[in-house]
Amino acid sequence: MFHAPIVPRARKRSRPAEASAPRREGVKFEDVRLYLVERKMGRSRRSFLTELARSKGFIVEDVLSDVVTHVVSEDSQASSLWAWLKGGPVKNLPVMHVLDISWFTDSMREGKPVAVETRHLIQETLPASPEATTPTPMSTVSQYACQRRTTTQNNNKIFTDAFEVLAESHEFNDMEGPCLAFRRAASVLKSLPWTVQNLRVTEDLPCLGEHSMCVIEVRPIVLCLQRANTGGRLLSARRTHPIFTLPLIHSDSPLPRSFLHYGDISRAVSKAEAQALGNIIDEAVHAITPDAILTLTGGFRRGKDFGHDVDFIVTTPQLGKEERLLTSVIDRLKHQGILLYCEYQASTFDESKLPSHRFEAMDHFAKCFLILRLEDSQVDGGLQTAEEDRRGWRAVRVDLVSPPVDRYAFTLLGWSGSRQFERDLRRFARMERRMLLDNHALYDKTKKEFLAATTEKDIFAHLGLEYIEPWQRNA
Ligand code: DCT
Ligand code: MG
Repeated sequence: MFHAPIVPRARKRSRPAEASAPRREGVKFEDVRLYLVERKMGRSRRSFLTELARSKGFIVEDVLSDVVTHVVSEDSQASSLWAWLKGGPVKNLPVMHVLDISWFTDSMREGKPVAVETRHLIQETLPASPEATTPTPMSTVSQYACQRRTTTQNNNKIFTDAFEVLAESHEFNDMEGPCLAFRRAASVLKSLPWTVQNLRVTEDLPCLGEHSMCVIEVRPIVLCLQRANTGGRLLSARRTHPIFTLPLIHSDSPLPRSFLHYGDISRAVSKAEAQALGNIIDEAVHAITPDAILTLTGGFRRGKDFGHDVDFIVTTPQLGKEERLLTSVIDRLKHQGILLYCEYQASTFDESKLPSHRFEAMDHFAKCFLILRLEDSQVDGGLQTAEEDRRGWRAVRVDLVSPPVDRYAFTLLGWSGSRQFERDLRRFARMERRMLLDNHALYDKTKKEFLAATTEKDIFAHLGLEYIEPWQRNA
């Protein structure tokens, strides 16, 4: 049974203005004025929802007027709703939020008006024109990767591969500007839900400047060069680089064992192999600290099928215990005979040195770069090996990073990548919000204070960004 509705039962039975005025006692959100559209919702449901919202401190207007800030409708037919709204008396429509009921239910659940996200909007559908051949209006593509949703499905691989080869060659030649420009161009194209068919459409996209336009035209040449240099595989500078440099840090030690595994390590790691390593690390971590927190991060958290390594975050609910955990895990893996190579870096994390102004600066948490031995029998469906390779095992690169638990959300966001997504998150924070973000913290330069976060969602909310799921961060 519903309570007696406090809205007029029908508008034509008009009452004195005071009688239908919304309750003002208990108002918590003065700036938000809702109007619930009765069409499709029905009168009794509208009354019930009105009462519910008012009981939670929302102002609900009975009549649609220019004081309304949020229009909520259950009408799934955007065109008929918009026609109805436009036929009404309000002039402020362009600045009102016209929202789906999901915004209302989210707000009721949270007990406060939640931030409006694209998914809540009932967009006005424009009549189709012959030129409108692309489903995403290009004016809506943000220049920041952290405002785009980029899944692993890349509809423009043929172009993005060419851009990435060029970005890496410029990176090797220390030409930072063009390198970044090519990376940004690749990243924008990766986010498009359609394939670029016509060069003209890229003129309206952000980050596709003159450089990049040339590349689209010379693409066939780029791809030929790339195949000639790598025997058909895309050469990745980043993938091969750390393997050579890390061991050379110890110049007086014998030739590093990692060279022995070079063939294995330059081969991609599959999802099933990552899963198997997850089981091994999980067993080791929890044998040492039963309440430890272990999270798969990096490319596999973003839903990639292959990666160059497997990245994990380990921490402990008890602050400070995390550092010892990492060394104990290393000892355990060594004891199990599966540790082929290990480089451990103790924590140099110092809160007093925050925030870091360096963009790509490595974080200061305890971490280790490992090469582990993975047996064929441990992998669901077996290892991905060549016919002639009958060893029954392979070497795999694994990274473990171990932040204190109060830095966990920042580390998770930072290590989930992609690198381009992270770069743009930091650039967005700096340029649009006057904030500094890194793997340790978020600092508000205006308020001169650090903003705490226990989840990734908290960080997006501090930045005033719509939450982007990990599998949408493949920028
Ligand atoms: N990262 C970071 N600081 C570092 C190293 C990495 O913040 N010093 C971030 C960037 C992405 C993420 O951690 C994981 O790094 P990679 O393994 O290099 O990238 P990936 O996205 O997992 O790619 P791949 O699938 O090739 O491993
Ligand atoms: Mg990785």
